[in-house]
Amino acid sequence: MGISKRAGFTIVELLIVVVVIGILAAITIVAYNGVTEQARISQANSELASFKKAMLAYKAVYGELPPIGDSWNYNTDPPDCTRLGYVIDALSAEGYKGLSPQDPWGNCWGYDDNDCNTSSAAGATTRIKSVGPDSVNGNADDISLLVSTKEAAGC
Ligand SMILES: [Ca+2]
Ligand SMILES: [Ca+2]
Repeated sequence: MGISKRAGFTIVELLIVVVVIGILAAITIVAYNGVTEQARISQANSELASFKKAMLAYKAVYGELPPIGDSWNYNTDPPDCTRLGYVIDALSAEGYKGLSPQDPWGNCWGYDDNDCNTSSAAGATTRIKSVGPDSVNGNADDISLLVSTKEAAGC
């Protein structure tokens, strides 16, 4: 066997190298996606907590959760960006700037304000939520945060 025959890779060797690189790349991409998805979920929880803090501070001043005189159900799919905008405007006017209108997946936050809803019973909950990584409302990956529970006296 001459030196010239061993100087380069054979096609089979090259194919094996390409396949191995491809497998490593696929493993890396899957791992990276898992990390970034966890980071987005953490970000969503953090932003929901910021909303809750601002909403409760607003209620301490105005006696109800924002916006004044409005209660609505967030169980639309996707959530209602226009109405969420009223909440963000109300909170922004109170000095709570920088609340993102969208969750880390680009969907508006959902908001179910039962705080002063006359048709809701005592114990009804008010929640803010992200529809989660799958961008579909009402399933297991939704991220929901309890803001308040309606008291018997109401508003
Ligand atoms: Ca309200
Ligand atoms: Ca979902």
